[in-house]
Amino acid sequence: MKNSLFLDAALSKATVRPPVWMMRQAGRFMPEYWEIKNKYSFLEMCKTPEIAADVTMLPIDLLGVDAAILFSDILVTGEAMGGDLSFTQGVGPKFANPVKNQKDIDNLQTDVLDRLQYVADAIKVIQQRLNGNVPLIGFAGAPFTVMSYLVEGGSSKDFKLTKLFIHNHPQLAHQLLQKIALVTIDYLNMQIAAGVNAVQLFDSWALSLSWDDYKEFSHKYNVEIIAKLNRKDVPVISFCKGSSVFAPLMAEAKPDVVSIDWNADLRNIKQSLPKGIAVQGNLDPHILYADKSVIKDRIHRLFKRMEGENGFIFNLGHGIMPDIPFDHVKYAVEVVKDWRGASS
Ligand code: 1CP
Repeated sequence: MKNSLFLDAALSKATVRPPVWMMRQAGRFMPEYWEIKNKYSFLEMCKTPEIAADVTMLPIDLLGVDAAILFSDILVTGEAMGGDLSFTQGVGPKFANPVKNQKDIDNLQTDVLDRLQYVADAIKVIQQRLNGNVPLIGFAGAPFTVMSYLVEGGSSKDFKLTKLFIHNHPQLAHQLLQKIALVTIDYLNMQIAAGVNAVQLFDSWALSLSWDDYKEFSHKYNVEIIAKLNRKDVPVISFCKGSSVFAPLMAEAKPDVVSIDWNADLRNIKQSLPKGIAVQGNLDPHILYADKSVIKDRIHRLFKRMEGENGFIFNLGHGIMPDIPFDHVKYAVEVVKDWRGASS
């Protein structure tokens, strides 16, 4: 690997500067994304390996980040299991057949790798294009977060149906979570076999849960997934919004990296975790709307705070918003690369 900053930091080795990549780095804030998006539906983009590769490469070519992330979505596992998924501009994802009862759970399949073969195909095309320059991150949605879309039928602000489901029907919820966990293990191992260099488990909406519910309905399954990955030399990153609170539990699942939202003091979190667990984060993505002088100042503050700590990957606390100016994102990457004159 020509640029091994990301993999070194993920494995808690020393690096000349923190590596940088950003969640949702291939997306709607990029004019070049729209040139492709205007021609195809989102799912067509995900399911056509050449197009998925074109989009994956945009932030490598235009921003110069230190890692690529597969262009796909966390909801493709739900679709492969039998969810009737569509994405509509301005509405977001929809499952037309939300899960309500035992019959709906029984109807979901777990032997679904054939239906996700397009992802393995995309990974092979992307690795040819990357040509050993930077590593490729694969990913999947964590069971609780994927379940929330299957139960709500789409995005949610308050997760009312999901919480009702786990509170009133815990046994059904566990059946559903177990099915998603099995698919997620197979799916991430398929991505590793196809050639990704790291994997990230996205439990984006875990922050909606209480401590006890997080342990029972989210953490338990993330532990199982991480334990069953064929992870030799492939670092595992665990992400959730809520990680400022749940980090000690997330670390128990033994990922290589815990990705932290922007509420926490990253140094405190790092020092509270067992040795050998790296951290990723944790700039508030809203900082990227602000003036460039503010962007530089906040990145420098974070870097000074993390100085002397091995195992630090710069990222946002959550994804880039679609209306953040492209040149601000590019500027942030330049600030990281210029840190202490590293300019690599
Ligand atoms: O650049 C990248 O990060 C790679 C591609 C990627 C990733 C990692 C996409 C493309 N989606 C995801 C993960 C994802 N998808 C998450 C976890 C990360 C996070 O917390 O942000 C989640 C929750 C989703 C679900 C999703 N996909 C939503 C709903 C979000 C919500 O608030 O409920 C939406 C709108 C999407 C569509 C989507 N996924 C990706 C893109 C570029 C888009 C927009 C599609 C478009 O152009 O309309």
